Amino acid sequence: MRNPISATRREVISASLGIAAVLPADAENANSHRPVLTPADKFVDVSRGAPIPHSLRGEKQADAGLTPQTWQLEILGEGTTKVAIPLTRASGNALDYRALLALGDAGHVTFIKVMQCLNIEEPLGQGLWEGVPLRTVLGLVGQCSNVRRVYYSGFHNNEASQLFQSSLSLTDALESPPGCPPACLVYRLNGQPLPPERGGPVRMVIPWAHGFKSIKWLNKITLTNEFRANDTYADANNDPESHLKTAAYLNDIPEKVTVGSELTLRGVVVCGLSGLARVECWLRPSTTRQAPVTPQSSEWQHANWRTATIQPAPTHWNSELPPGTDVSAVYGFRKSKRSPTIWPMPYTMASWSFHIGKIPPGTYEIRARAVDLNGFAQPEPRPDRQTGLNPVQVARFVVVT
Ligand SMILES: Nc1nc2c(c(=O)[nH]1)N[C@H]1C(S)=C(S)[C@@H](COP(=O)(O)O)O[C@H]1N2
Ligand SMILES: [Mo]
Repeated sequence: MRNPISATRREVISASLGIAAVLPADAENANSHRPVLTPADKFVDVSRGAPIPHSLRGEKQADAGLTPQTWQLEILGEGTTKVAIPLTRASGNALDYRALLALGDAGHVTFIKVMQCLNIEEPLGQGLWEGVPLRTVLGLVGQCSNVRRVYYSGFHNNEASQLFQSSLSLTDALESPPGCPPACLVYRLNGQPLPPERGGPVRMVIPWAHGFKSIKWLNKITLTNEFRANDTYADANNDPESHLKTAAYLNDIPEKVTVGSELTLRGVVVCGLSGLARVECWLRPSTTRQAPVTPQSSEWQHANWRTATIQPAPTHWNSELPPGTDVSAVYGFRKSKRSPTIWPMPYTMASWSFHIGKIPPGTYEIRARAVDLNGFAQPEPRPDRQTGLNPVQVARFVVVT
């Protein structure tokens, strides 16, 4: 069938993204507006740990360093790596929340980014994240030598088996290309302090990467001369350097539709490493006797893929973003026009719709795929699952009299 996610999970995801049912669209305005941001408590939660760190309360939460008053971050070197001023709990100079916010006052970054797991097709949610660039925080330890990689990890109940860790090359930790926000230590989401469920008080957010690089409840950074990734997700046989993929996702649709209904298909699309040119849909009458089509088959390659409509960038960003947001300071926004230069912006998701109209009774398959700015149609150019799930989703439905 269309993907390994159960209907229940898909419903939860659609609901959490604020997406309405898809078909039919009679009562729905085809241009009906979908919010850009997912409320912080409506992200799909894939947190690990027992007890889950965000379930800790009171003294336990404080002892775990998961309150603004008790949060501390250690930054040190290992092996042959020399760090001028290690920040450690033992020396009493670990970075605390107040000092991090002071760094933020001097220079923070605000950006919109979709959170997406490498192993779950649908995005988990999209936030307005605010934090201090990792490069600024690394500057606190002074002169370093013999460093090639940055390892980092979060609170894990002091249980080795619960440790969730990730890493960046020193290059990726210090420098980012134009159009992409830098790696950040994030302390605000959607205009509010980062809640425990999303990794608060402080998490790493790596704008270009799948969720596994965005370590929640961050409390340790280690500079190393090791050149290999130590990511928990690398151990689980995933590509630890994977960037988000350009890919379209279908909302749930009813299995049965009455003939004469105006049908509109909806979904979201993620703009990944290679940018987004368009979303395309292919409607195909289907029978149970047909052989399944694959991207390699001639029918697929010669199919009538038709272009869907991507919901345009909002015109009223003030009502889209949390009250008090300085719209012109959001990453990727043109200062003069207070709107994004590229839409959807890199590493964000947008909504799309595809008008099918009225179709005769019968059984149908509908597929949606993204085409990137290099002309590759999903699942290309990276069809392998170890770099992130992006199969072309298919939904089946019946039009009945
Ligand atoms: N400390 C910690 N951070 C973590 C994880 C974790 O299990 N522990 N899971 C990661 C994975 S695999 C994903 S997909 C994202 C999910 O982020 P979210 O819960 O904010 O949606 O968090 C990442 N950060
Ligand atoms: Mo994940």
